[in-house]
Amino acid sequence: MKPILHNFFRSSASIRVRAALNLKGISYDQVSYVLRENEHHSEAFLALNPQGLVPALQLDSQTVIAQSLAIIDYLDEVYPEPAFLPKTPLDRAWVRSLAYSLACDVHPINNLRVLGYIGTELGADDAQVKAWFQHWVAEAFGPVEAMLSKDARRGQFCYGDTPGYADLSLFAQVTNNRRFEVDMSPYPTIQAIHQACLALPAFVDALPENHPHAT
Ligand SMILES: N[C@@H](CCC(=O)N[C@@H](CS)C(=O)NCC(=O)O)C(=O)O
Repeated sequence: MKPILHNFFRSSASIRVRAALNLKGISYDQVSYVLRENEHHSEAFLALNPQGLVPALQLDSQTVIAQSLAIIDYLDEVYPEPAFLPKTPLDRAWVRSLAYSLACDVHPINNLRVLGYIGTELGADDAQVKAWFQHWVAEAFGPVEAMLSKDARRGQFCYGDTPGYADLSLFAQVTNNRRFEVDMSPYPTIQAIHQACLALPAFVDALPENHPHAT
């Protein structure tokens, strides 16, 4: 069977994985969950992924991988070409450090359930929720911009001229930033890499607006 990606069109962790699958040229089916309607908390989805978060990649009736970075690592191991990671351990660590800054430091605190909690439980209004989102983006984007702008290994993409591990998370986060009107002008290098991604169908097809179940 084709792998099935359980995901949501606007989810940035899902965008990362859709772009990864596309870059590897893997054909997959999709099942969508409307997060605001809590479809990811359904019994059926929790039976597949007890973590109750999208994305999850289902390989067969028994085998489901949760966590976008675990999925991307798996894909890179099983489908080595095109490689997402550089050849040397030090360069791999560099690329991962860029990706983790976005996927592990920004994304979790700007996730739907966190924004929902500060709105509903702590009483933040829409403007405060937006300010929260923008604040945590700036905390990581400033350093990532500085790292990328000075790095000789950067090409059109975070590392060289082919897209890889860090570009997946950069692309997903910049895409998500649009909804919260993040000012991208302080980050010209990140913007240029995002534009380079947008020149490739693998990334364009991963955009929320191009998802077959976008609403
Ligand atoms: N660390 C996880 C994060 C997954 C995650 O938080 N996904 C979000 C969508 S981007 C989600 O399912 N949110 C549901 C919720 O917040 O209730 C990963 O990278 O896969």
